[in-house]
Amino acid sequence: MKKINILKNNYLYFITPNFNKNIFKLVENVLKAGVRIIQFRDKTLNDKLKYYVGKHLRKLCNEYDALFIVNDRIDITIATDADGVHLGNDDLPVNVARKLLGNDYIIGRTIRNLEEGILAEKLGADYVGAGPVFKTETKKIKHVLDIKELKEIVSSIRLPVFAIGGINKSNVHKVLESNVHGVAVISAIASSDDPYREAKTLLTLINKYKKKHTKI
Ligand code: 3NM
Repeated sequence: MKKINILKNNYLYFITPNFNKNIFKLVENVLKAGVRIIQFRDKTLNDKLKYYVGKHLRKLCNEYDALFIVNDRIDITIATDADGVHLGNDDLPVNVARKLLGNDYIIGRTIRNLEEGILAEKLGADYVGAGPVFKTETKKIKHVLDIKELKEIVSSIRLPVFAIGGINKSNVHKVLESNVHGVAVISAIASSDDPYREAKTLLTLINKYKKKHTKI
């Protein structure tokens, strides 16, 4: 399947926690549960280790036909044969990343408001991550995007919007009501006692909602 279609046909996006020895097992369980978008996000490893861990995660994703996206780093994206990169506010601008990577890579961009969403689309992003939609210990940011703002973003840009930040099985329905394309999570799955079951539960909830609310 074309890379971008995997993104368009999947609504749950899993982001790895910082590296720990269980990460491969964790990602494998998430893939086994049916998640098809994986982002390698790590703020602790040196480049060499990022490369080797990334390579291994890439291989795992290939076994499940899942997208493998690297956070922040264009060089690690290329080196690990990733499908794309996810850029934040402190990373290279989307148009510069596009120039370096070409059209075969997926480029995602974090946005905090509508203006950033419009700019990401204009500069050539393939999707955006909008958040945080709830307070989260994983990334401390003061301003929380409320559902009204999220709705406005979704209706104003054509890109798939993934909501992020503090999302779990108890609050995911509130986020889906804003018509976002999907949701991205770390701790709901990574900190669960049973990541496989948690990913399955989230997938079931999201897919049910989508089935009920998507016009054919
Ligand atoms: N980015 P959890 S919130 C990585 O708002 C990240 O841009 C965010 O982790 C943003 O699912 C976030 O554990 C953390 O809350 C998401």
